Amino acid sequence: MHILFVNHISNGPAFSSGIAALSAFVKRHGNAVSLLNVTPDIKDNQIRDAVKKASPDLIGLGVHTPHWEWAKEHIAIIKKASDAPIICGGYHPTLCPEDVIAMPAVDILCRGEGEGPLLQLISRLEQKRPYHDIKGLWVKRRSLFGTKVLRNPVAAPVALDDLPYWDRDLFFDSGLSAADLSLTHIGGFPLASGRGCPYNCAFCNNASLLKMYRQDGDGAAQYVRKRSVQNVIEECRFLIDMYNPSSLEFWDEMFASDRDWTARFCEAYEREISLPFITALRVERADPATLHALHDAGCRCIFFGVEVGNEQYRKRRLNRHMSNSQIKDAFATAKRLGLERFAWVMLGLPDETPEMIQETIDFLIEIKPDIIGWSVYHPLPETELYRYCKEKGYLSDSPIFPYKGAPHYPVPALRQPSLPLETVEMFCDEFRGLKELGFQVNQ
Ligand code: B12
Ligand code: SF4
Repeated sequence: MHILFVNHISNGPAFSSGIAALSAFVKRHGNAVSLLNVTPDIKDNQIRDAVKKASPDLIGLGVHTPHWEWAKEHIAIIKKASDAPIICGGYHPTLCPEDVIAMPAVDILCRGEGEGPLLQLISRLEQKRPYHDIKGLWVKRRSLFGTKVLRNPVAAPVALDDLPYWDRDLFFDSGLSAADLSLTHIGGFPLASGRGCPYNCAFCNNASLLKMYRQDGDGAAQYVRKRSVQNVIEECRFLIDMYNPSSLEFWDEMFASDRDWTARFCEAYEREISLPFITALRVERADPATLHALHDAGCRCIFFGVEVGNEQYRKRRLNRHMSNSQIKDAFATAKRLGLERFAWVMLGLPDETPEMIQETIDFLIEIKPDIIGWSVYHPLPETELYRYCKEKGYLSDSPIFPYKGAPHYPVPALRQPSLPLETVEMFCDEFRGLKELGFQVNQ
């Protein structure tokens, strides 16, 4: 069977880890895969022509919430160009399934991890057998009497060591380069040593995923997991032999979620791979021993979520319980070791005041990250903070996300008395202005 995946590219790397994981998996089981990259400047007729040319048996879209309004346009165009069933998966269909299945052109959606459900769907389609009972899928059944949606529970998380490596060739074959796959645009190769995160920050969808697996699926415990150290090392070796990358990028939600695993990984990586790599850590897990081990293994840059400078707000409203002194310590130790430190922050949060945003700026100046990544907060549906914004009446009537996934949303999303839009915009300029103080600023 031939599956066409549709990949939305707006800001950030053009690589989709979800599509890459699924492509590798279905190819392993004898299927053909192609990729259609959709960028903001693509014309409707280009989408139509590409779909017709590919002539797929099944069309799959992986959708993030900020891209959903945009994806809806494509789905309508794609439906007119092909008779193949359309399946949507990824975070938006997983967390807002009613929103997605309501779209007439969507035939099937996948909630949660897609490997097992997608493969079963392909096999049933090939055998021309009904597929309305596959775990992980919501399926539309159309008849003379109307349309019925069959809502199956989510499938159990897959065993990570059994999976093939992400299919990077699919992206190269579609015309993208190594730099397009990289978070840092220096051609580092993305991979992941696990899936899921044990934390539940109020602005992140991770908590909703944990809840979904706990309530609907076969257990949240299995969802947060690491691959074996040996399995990850083998993939690193494969990437070096196959593509000779300059560095590797671990796109895990939280790399050092397991201290013992991290120690064993660092030892093996230093001994057997020793290529520079980057990753993301919570400061609570960035104790001196872990930072030393990461550094010695080859880690060159760590991404830390700082979010705001006001410790009470961070704890109370964002549900992130690290203290400012823990952040300062992690940044100082990492600097001593010569690691580059990337700090992620947000502004325009609910109940934030101008003084609090200034605290974030002052805190950044104090901890002196090598790179600052800032964005204006946009509430993601099905998060605790979204519910709070809704309760307080802060959500505006206009779409939450700027159309076509404008890079990092410089447009404020909330309407709140403590923080007029002009004030947020003025502070956006302040963040941009940090360049003048010698910081590298990413937006
Ligand atoms: C790594 C990561 C990134 C990386 C890479 C993203 C990428 N394109 O692959 C970077 C840093 C670039 C990034 C960027 C963004 N990210 Co991000 N990211 C993550 C992170 C940490 C892990 C995702 C991951 O790699 N998972 C591993 C892969 C294998 O799993 P997966 O993607 O879930 O795919 C599986 C299923 O979803 C499903 N599936 C996926 N697609 C499809 C398609 C079909 C047809 C089917 C059947 C199934 C299916 O099957 C897959 C295999 O099991 C998550 C955090 C989290 N809690 O999950 C956030 C997360 C996914 N990101 C998020 C967001 C919002 C973004 C941005 C929109 C942020 C921004 N301001 O621009 C951009 C979007 C960029 C883009 N074009 O896709 C949100 C998504 C929330 C939502 N409701 O949509 C998350 C959940 C974090 C959060 N804030 O809550 N991100
Ligand atoms: S630590 Fe990161 S991935 Fe985990 S819940 Fe918080 S923001 Fe989400």
